Amino acid sequence: MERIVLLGAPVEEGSGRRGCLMGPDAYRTAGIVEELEALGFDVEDRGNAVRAAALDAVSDIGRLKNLQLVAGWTRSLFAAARELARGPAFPIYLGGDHSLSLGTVAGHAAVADEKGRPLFVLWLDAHADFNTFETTESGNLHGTPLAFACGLPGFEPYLGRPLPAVLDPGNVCILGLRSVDPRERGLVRAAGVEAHDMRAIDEIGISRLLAPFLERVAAANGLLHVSLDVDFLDPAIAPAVGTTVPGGATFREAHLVMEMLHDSGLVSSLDLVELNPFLDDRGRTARLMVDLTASLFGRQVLDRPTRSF
Ligand code: HAR
Ligand code: MN
Ligand code: MN
Repeated sequence: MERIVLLGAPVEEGSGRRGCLMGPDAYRTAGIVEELEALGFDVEDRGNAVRAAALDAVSDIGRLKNLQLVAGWTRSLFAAARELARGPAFPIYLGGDHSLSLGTVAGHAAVADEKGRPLFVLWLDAHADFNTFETTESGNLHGTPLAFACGLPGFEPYLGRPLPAVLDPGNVCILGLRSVDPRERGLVRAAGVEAHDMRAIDEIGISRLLAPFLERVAAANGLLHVSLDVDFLDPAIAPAVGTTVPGGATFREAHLVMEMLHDSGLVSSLDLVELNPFLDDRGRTARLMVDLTASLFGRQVLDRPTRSF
């Protein structure tokens, strides 16, 4: 039986408001363990076993918010992810705001590098999260994880040492964009990240955007980390997020992405981030995120042959 490990990381200091610390428990209340077990997985819930490492004073930089705490979380999450990435179970990181991915992506990139395999990242988000300490307008560090993972300069305080392995920006695909800061847009373009906004999804269709990326991962024998931000989804179906942006992915677009990911057999780790249960409507966002996770792990209406993308 295949194993899944759930690791809760109640970090909320990377976002501009409180509430994401309740995220991991909301996924449990919404039945994440039971749903995955029903699909035949052996699920080990490690609880909210990760905490921010205590650090000597990290000097304040400009208007960054909670840098010391976010750096502490990053170091703990990096260590936890590096251990889990070595296997054998499939890790799901239950956030927590998106600053969680500062640690998880760095940890998975380091282990992919040890294994001599390329890491690919699918970033499902209304935002690019490609700001640096220089370009962030809000000072909220959940707006920086993808830039950090791709090796943009100036992020030394996060790990207190150089990033062990840099994620190749050419191995990243962002889907769902509809809010990118002006300077951040330039960074995304300069890095050469594959980025698709909602207009592209409207005009081309989400499956035709995702399939070629999955083909690239397969051709490179890559490992695929998926980072699912609640605000990828349209706020009408997923209100429990601090940074709602209208015009997001529909219920079926989101499920189709998860179903294609399942069929690809390529995904090796998953972040569920930005759920703020304080803002939810009778648990519907938490339940939708759990249902999307179930689709990623093979729930379907009718049986299908695998690898249908
Ligand atoms: N780009 C904006 C900033 O840097 C908004 C970032 C919001 N990020 C998240 N996760 N909510 O995607 O502040
Ligand atoms: Mn995000
Ligand atoms: Mn977002």
